[in-house]
Amino acid sequence: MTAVAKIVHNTPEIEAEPDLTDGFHLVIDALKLNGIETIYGVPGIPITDLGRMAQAEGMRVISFRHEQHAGNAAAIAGFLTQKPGICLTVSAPGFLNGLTALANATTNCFPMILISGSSEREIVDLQQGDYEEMDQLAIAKPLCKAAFRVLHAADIGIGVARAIRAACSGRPGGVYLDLPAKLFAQVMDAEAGRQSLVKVIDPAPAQRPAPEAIARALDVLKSAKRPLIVLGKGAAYAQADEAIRALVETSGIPYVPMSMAKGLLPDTHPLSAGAARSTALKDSDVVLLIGARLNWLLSHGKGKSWGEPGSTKFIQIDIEPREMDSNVEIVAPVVGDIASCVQALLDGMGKGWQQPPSDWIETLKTKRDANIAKMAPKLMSNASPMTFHAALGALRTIVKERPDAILVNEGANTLDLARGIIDMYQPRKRLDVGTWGIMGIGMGFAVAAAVETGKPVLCVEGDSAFGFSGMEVETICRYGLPVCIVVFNNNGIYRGTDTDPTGRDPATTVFVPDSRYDRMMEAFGGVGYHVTTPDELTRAVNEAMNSGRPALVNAVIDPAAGSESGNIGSLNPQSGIKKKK
Ligand code: ADP
Ligand code: TPW
Ligand code: MG
Repeated sequence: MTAVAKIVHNTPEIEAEPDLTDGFHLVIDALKLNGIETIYGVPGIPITDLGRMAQAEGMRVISFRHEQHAGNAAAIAGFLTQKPGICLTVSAPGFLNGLTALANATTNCFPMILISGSSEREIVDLQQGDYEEMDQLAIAKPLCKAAFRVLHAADIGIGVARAIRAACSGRPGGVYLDLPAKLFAQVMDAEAGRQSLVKVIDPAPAQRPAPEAIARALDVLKSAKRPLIVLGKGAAYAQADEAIRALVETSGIPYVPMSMAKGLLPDTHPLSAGAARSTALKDSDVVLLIGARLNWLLSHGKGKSWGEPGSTKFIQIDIEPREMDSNVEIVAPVVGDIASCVQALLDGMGKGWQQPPSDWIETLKTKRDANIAKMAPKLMSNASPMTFHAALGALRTIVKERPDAILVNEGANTLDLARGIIDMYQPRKRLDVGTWGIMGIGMGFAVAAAVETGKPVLCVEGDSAFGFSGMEVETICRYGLPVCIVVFNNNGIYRGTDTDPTGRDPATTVFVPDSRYDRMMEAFGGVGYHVTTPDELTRAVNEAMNSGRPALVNAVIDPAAGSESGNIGSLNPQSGIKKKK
């Protein structure tokens, strides 16, 4: 039937036949109608032609070497643009490879849609052993915000619309869309097909806070002697940059940015208490959380990080009502979207707003300046091999000179120290391992950051972290993306100095010593650098970023410099068995 029918979209016309369309084209048209122009994925049965046709129809289709990285790209595209990023995979194994990224997106509140081809329902449900058979919808469901399957071409428009709305509205997250192979070949009248598509109107509607909630929050804030604002990545996602800045500056309340909220206001802002974080959390009496959860990253809002039990009152702005009281009591819940809530607080402050007591501001400023001064000499060290601090001191200057570059960061010491040392100056420029502390986001995030923003990307990667997605340097070279990867090569996970007590094998945490990651980049036509001093590092990164070409800098770091698990060694369980003396 399709062979003789006239399919619209650049296929040969045979006049007398009615205009027809099919599942492939309806999926593409539904995405395009909703302003989605890019797909990240890996081809194969049954979605190879979907990728080809999407490209032919003008979409950008970025093919990866592994679905997890395509999924991470889609997730961070969602974070950067507020539109769901699309990851396209084959059935069973490809789907499972993408699923980690989907779950990670959901955990981090990034909107994305994993679209996977699947095998025939009849065979899957009778478990008769189809090619790549798996009940994907059932498996995806507990790991994402919503999961849908489309069985009829006429429902593709609604299926895509539901997926977009589920991903973007309320708390953003990952959505799974299951498209069985048979669907793609289904043919229907082209006009009826067009009519069946849905352009999602207002996918993330404003959710205005109740006036009582704003009044309550302002009362609590006014009562504070040592108030603090904590900005989380929800605040970065919300793109309410001006309002947030105005809230901080009008209120005069110092703030601490969570990792991916760095740069929302420049880290050098006088009200930034980032470099006095411990003091700020411990000694504050009222904390206003804006798009940040009281999870492990904030010590669950209790314990020694927060001073005496009950000494801190929390006000929380979040779009998800159930986030309130998840760890400790929230005395003033403000449920709504950040743009509306922040604006309402600002309006409520009015002219008579009293700035916080100056001794609190001074305390934090003194602490911040002392911490910065203590750090300064470490950043200047010229020792070879380099310390983390010296290498990061060099990169800190580079980011200062290139504030619009996007920084991708993963590892343990490489992550924790870079977060503290590298100041950010613009919103949504720092992308990292997020809520799970997941390794492997590096190259996927880098690809999407370059594709979505057109800005240069600097990836600061532990050698272990890099290994999780390292093969995607080929993808970076294939698309000629302006990505400069710096691998902090300390020969291993945390350190490169462990040994196997039996002397038989390499220790569990070490890699081939003195590996040349730069040559991986050269293998695909990118530029490799091997550097051992901060000066060489600076020269290499500047040259790479000026060229706009893919580059990898293998930065030799002292294998003994790192600490176990970076800053979170205390989360390692301790053996209950006492060691014999
Ligand atoms: P961080 O790790 O930076 O502390 P989290 O990921 O823990 O940040 O928190 C982000 C929070 O932001 C989530 O609870 C999410 O519901 C919320 N959020 C995301 N977008 C919005 C928005 N537009 N308005 C209000 N809250 C939002
Ligand atoms: C998916 C556990 C946390 S950090 C890390 C691992 C393996 C690598 C640290 O070594 P790296 O950094 O990158 O060389 P550095 O500078 O300290 O030497 N699997 C996943 N996620 C996590 N978090 C891990 C394992 C881990
Ligand atoms: Mg390492």
